[in-house]
This record gives sequence, C-alpha cells and structure tokens, in this order.
Amino acid sequence: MNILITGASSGFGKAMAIKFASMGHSIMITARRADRVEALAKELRDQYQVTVIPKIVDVRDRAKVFSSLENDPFVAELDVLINNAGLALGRDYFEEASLDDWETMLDTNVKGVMYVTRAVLPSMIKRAKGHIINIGSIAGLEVYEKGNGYCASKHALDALSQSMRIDLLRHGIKVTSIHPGAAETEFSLVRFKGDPQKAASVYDGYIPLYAEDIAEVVSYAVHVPEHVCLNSIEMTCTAQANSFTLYKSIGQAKS
Ligand code: NDP
Ligand code: 8X3
Repeated sequence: MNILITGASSGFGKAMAIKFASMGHSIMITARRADRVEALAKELRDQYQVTVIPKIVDVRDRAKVFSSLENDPFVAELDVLINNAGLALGRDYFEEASLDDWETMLDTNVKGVMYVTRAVLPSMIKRAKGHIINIGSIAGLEVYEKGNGYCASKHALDALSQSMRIDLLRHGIKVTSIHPGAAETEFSLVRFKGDPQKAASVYDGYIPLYAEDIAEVVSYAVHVPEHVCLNSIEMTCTAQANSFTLYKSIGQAKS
C-alpha cells in the first residue's frame, strides 16, 4: 500500500512510519523538521528496503500543502492518508489562555487536516477507493479543565471526521477516527513549551500509552478487509477512564 503519514518526525507518526515500513508498505512521511524526517527516511529505507519519501511541509501552509501533494506521483496512487500532525499549546484557564496558542492549534489540528485531505482526495476519488485516518483525541470526545482551545480543536476534528465519513461514502472512501488518551511522546514537551519537568509530570505515577500502541491500532484499522470500516476507536491506558479520570497510584490527580 501507499501510505502518507503527517507529523512523522516524532511520537505517533514516527512509530507508524516504522510499523508500516517494517510491514513492507511504501510510505511518504511529512513534518516541518527536515533533519528528522530525512534521517528517518534513510534509516527506514536502509533497514527495510522499502520506498520512503520525505516531504517537508507545514500543514498550516495551504499553498505549500497543495503544491507539495496535489500532483505527486506517490499521492496519485495513495491508499491511506493518516492525518496525525497536531499539537496542544498551553494548559490554562479560558480567560488566561494565549490567543496565539488557540490560533496555532486550530490552524494545525483543524485547518491543516482540511488542507492535506483536500490535496490528496482527487486521486482517491479518481480511483474510487482510499482510507483516511484522523488522529483525534479523547479531548475531542470530552472537555477537561484548562483544555479549552485544544479540546475545541479536537472536537472540531471529530466533527470533520464524521462529515467526511458521510460525504465520502459515495466515493468508496473509508474514514476512521482514532481517539487516544494520555500517551508519552513529545506532546507534553510541546504543550509546556519545552519545560521537561512539567512534561514528565504528566506521566508520573501510571503507565501511559506509548506511540507504538497507537501505531498497532492504526495498523489494525488499515488492515481490516476492504468492506469493513472502523469508524471510531477510543483508546486509553488502563489507568485512564476518560479525559478527566486518571488513576495515579502515587495519589496525584491529573491537573
Ligand atoms: P509529538 O509532539 O510527538 O508529534 C507531533 C507531530 O506533529 C510531530 O511530528 C510534529 O512535527 C508534527 N507537527 C506539529 N505541527 C505541525 C505542523 N504545523 N505541520 C506539520 N507537522 C506538524 O506528539 P504526538 O505524537 O503525541 O501527537 C500526534 C497527534 O496525536 C497529534 O495530533 C496530537 O494532538 C494527537 N494526540 C496525542 C496524544 C498524546 O497524549 N500524546 C493523545 C491523543 C491525541 P514537526 O514539529 O517536525 O513539524
Ligand atoms: C492528548 C490527550 O488528555 O492530554 O490529546 O488531551 S489529553
């Protein structure tokens, strides 16, 4: 299969790139950090002798997204698009949160998905098949304190996924939402703007999800038979029930 993964320089996207390359699939991997994307592409090509195409794209840059993807020969034969690139910025009360952070999250997590999906859709429609996997979040299913802008972006993404599923039915295109809970990646380091202690404290006292867990579930969703579509998958670590109930054995509530 030809699989395009956004946000492959770290976390879930990188784990998915490794998983799919190890299974022999051809992949296109994208993100903003060129050094990481290019190094990963080389490493996977050397290790698994598969096609790995690196593309340096900021999903917020509408013109660049379209010029990079629209007429690409790999995209012309695309089987699976994984909209994974995304981020949270800040964890503050609504009245204190940064407007710039809100805009960056909405531009990346919502508009970025719209741009990338629209850029690759013509080839899927032409071939009357394809699978779009959107990496949502439990923050897109339930809101939590100080989650405001991030929760809004992931709720919007969930609405988009449901719309795509309905509107693309007539083209034979599947749409799957994956909604993970707390997972230890660079997500919290980004959210807390490079503060390693704050980031690490998110994962203290319990075993969170790891990027490989998400890659495993995405791979399962990709490999179900053609006539089956997993519409929505919510997954958390065993210590988490929903976006505001996390059992930390050291007794500290998620905050
Ligand atoms: P990471 O920070 O480890 O990875 C995020 C990836 O997104 C990076 O590759 C980053 O690449 C890319 N990215 C961010 N902004 C842009 C942009 N503007 N253009 C292109 N790429 C971008 O976090 P995760 O792997 O944890 O996050 C992946 C997805 O999963 C996100 O959508 C996140 O919201 C979601 N999620 C994460 C959870 C968690 O607890 N970790 C739980 C639920 C959902 P680069 O900076 O090089 O551009
Ligand atoms: C990331 C999970 O709970 O930090 O989407 O919002 S959470």
